[in-house]
Amino acid sequence: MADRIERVEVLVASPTRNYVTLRVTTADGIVGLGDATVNGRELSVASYLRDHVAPLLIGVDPNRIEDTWQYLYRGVYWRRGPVTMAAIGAVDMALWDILGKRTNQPVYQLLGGRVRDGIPYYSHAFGWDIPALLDSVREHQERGETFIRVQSGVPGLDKVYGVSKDPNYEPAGRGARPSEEHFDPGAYMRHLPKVLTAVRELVGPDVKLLHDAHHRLTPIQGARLAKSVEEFDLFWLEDVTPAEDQDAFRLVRNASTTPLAVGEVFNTIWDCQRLIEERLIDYVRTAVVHAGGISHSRKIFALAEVHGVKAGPHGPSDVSPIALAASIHMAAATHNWGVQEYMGYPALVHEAFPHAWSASDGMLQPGDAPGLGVDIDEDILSTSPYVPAYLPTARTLDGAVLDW
Ligand code: EZ4
Ligand code: CO
Repeated sequence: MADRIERVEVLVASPTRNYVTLRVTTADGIVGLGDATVNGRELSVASYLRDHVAPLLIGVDPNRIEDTWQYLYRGVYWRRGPVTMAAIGAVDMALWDILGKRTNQPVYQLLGGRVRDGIPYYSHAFGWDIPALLDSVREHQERGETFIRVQSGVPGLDKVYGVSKDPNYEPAGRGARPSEEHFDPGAYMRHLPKVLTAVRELVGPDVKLLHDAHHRLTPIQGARLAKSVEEFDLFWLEDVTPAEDQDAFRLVRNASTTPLAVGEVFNTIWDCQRLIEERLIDYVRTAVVHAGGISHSRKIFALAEVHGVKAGPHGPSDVSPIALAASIHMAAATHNWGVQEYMGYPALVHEAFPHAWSASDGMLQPGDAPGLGVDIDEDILSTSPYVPAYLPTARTLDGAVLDW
């Protein structure tokens, strides 16, 4: 007889930062976990799941993964958006986790099995000035990493995305309101080539360098930046301009051969359909959690495969170790995977979510535990209550709001 979903719980906790975790338990006693964290909007997803999704899942056959996805997406009339899609994503992850545990197979095996021996990751080197950045790059190289994201301070600016004066960088700040920072696109655009000159000189030609412009530029500024950094042979230039207007990327594309990555804020295939079909980007950055889980992300990456675009998913600290596991399992089984972002987590996060996946020598491994291979430490989660925290807001020097 088919199994049935018996209990659906939403756990909101803040072991160093906020995470929303979905726990689905079946009548057979199988437990599946999903991540539903949307940075700065955690309580909205928790309510969406608790108030509107959990009651619909009780009694459902957990083996019907695709049908449940369609029911929660198409069956609900209101669709898309980060809150809805992260909620669906968490359910989807939990159901794949349950299927893996039921059949005693890791999720990557259910997705078709391994296509690579390990999944290369990149993590974040940063420095307030160029010497500090070079030290940070050296540390990443010493850990065996060959893909490195580089971010640096900009002369004249107090705060810059991707950089902190502390050894650890976490973009969301605790407090009831977002902090504010000012940004000067001109100063940034003039400074970046100097930064990349120094980094390329240090690492030589083989290291893959990445950089995130974080949506700050207009399309023509983005085009100019992509052109001006061409000689540094970036692996990718990320979020060079906001992509609600997908056609804007044509301007950037036509101006340079710098590979382009975008999409961490996308939540469905329709957010990147034109970018992919018209080959305006090289890497699509949808995170499994924010793009409707494994079932929908697979479709995005399949469309990308047909058009010569690769996956390069978002993997910051706000993507929990559960969603990262889902991404690693997909990466193991998806041919057109470029690289996985892996920002890493504070020790307490690893303890709160004990996991079979591992990271060493620049490579991620899914591990062989059944399902997604991630657990939760309930003592840690129940003693770390939610704390309001938000990503910062940016303004230009004249005080107008700018995309952060
Ligand atoms: O700003 O994770 O590539 N990584 C990033 C991140 C994002 C945050 C948003 O929640 O751009 O730092
Ligand atoms: Co980014």
